[in-house]
Formats: sequence, structure tokens, C-alpha cells
Amino acid sequence: MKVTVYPPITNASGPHSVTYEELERIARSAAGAIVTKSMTHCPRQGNPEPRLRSHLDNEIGSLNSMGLPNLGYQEYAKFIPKLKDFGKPVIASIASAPCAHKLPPVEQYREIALAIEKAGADALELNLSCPNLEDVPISMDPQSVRAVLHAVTRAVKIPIGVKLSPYNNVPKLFEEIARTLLDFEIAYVATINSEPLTLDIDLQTRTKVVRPNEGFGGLGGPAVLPIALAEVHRFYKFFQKHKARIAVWGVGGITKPEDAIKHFLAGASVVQIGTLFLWEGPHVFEKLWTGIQRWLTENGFSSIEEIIGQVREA
Ligand code: RRO
Repeated sequence: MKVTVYPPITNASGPHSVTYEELERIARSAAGAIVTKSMTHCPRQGNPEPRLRSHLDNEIGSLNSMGLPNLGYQEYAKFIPKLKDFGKPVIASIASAPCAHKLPPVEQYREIALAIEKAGADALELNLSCPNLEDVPISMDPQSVRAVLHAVTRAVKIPIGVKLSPYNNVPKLFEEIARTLLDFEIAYVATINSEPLTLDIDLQTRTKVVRPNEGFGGLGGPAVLPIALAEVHRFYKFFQKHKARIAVWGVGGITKPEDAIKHFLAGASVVQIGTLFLWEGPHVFEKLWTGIQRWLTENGFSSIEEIIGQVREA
């Protein structure tokens, strides 16, 4: 099942996507869909501050250890019908996290998915790759990925996307995860989540830029563009080889129209904007989309479809 997003550009789950007001601003922008912050079974305050350095030195990116602050799925279930009135797909990002009720992660995903489908969401984006919880992300364990996909694909009928970590330094795991996905009806893979376990230091204070997890957090923005392009391309080629109808949505490092074009050439059919949206707010979708269209025209193309996956070998 396909999720149709036009223009093929959305926010990345996370920045400015927690409250109804923030989601409404995305709804009113040029974004082709509205993606929520990952919602969990219980509402969460998230990690102690400082937990976000939005601008790293030389604007190379952002570093966060937010720890999944969100209102809890029951609040989002109330918002969804109102957001749908804006006439674009509402994509609910969902995640599991430790909670007083001690429901196992697979059950958390299943229960949230059922409630959110009932609320009218157009698609689910299963966030399996939060880098800022104590446990290793589900995305790093093929058996756990299988268990979540097994439960959720049987529970709901709406399209399902899967948000994954970068696997650049673990090629065998990439192969195992990609093969696991082939066994399920998945609409898209969104890659990459922020680069985990990164560190930066404020030289003025000689402190780490975030406090939780001994200062280690997820890196997004320009610094991760080549990592994201590699992941997009590997998934694109893998799904082509296996004749799988799973789309690849590119996330990571897009701050200019040309960066988005690179994602499309690598194989993305939709792009998501995280750090730039964090920096500049909802006008970025129109700004990028205008630039993307200009690039297409100037280079003799009439649609994005003509360039998806068309990168040439050097
Ligand atoms: O909230 C976060 O700490 C967070 C999440 Br859930 C995620 O998927 N990616 C990220 O960089 N931060």
C-alpha cells in the first residue's frame, strides 16, 4: 500500500511536531503530509535539560537527547480528526518506551497502532530507532523488528512506514534488517534517524552540549547528509533487486534544494526535513519545493519521478 505525498516533502518526526499548535502549523505549510512526534503509550516529559543543541559550531548540524517527550497516544488520537481537515495525509509516528504499566514493547506498538488507526490517521510511521533511550534501539535487532512488524501489520490496515537507524558501519545487519522487511507489507522505509552516540563540546564552558546519557546524543543536519544518502541508496537498490514495492523516504542533512535532489537521485521518493525545519520553521517546505522544481526545470526534467534512483556510477 502506498502513501501518496505531494509535494514529496514532509517534516521529519521530532522537531516542532509535539503539540496540536505545532502540527497545525505543518498542516498550513507547503509540506505534503503532517508527521507527528513519535507518540508513546504513556505521556513523557523526556530527558532532563540541556537536551538539545540546535546549532553545532559552523552549522554542521544539531545534536539531541530529547528522550521522547510527547503527549501520549491518547492525546494525539484526539488531534488527528482535526488535522485531517487540512486535506493532507496525517502520518502518526509511534514508538515504545519504558512506562509504569510495564507493557512489552510489541504490545505498546500494537495498542497504539489500533487506537491511531481508529482515530483516522492515514499512515503509521513505526519509529524503531530512537537513539536516546536506555535500551539498544529495536532497529538494531532483526528478531525484535520482526516481532513488531508481525504484530502491527496484522493489527491494522493503514499503510505502515518504518523509521530506521543508519547501518553504515554494520553491513551484515543492514542485510538482515532489509531481508526482514521483505516478509511484511511495508509502504516505506524512512532512513536515517539521527546518527546515534555522537558528542560535542562547548568550548566556552568546556561542557558537553547535552546532559543526558553522559552527553551522547543523536546528530542530524548537514553533517549526516552523505550517511543518509548511502542508506537511501542501499535500501533502494536492495528493494529493486528483490522486486519489493517498498518506497524509500530520505531523511538526513537536507538544507538546500540540491541536497533533496541528491536524495531523489539516490532513490528517495519522498524527503523529510528535520534540522532545517528545527532551525527555520514551516516556511522551509515551500522554499525547498520551489528550489527543487527550479532545479528540475533547469536540468530538463518535468517531474521528480524522472530522477528517482537515477544516480550514475562514477
Ligand atoms: O526524542 C528523541 O530523543 C529522539 C527520537 Br524519539 C528519535 O527518533 N530521534 C532522535 O534523534 N531523538
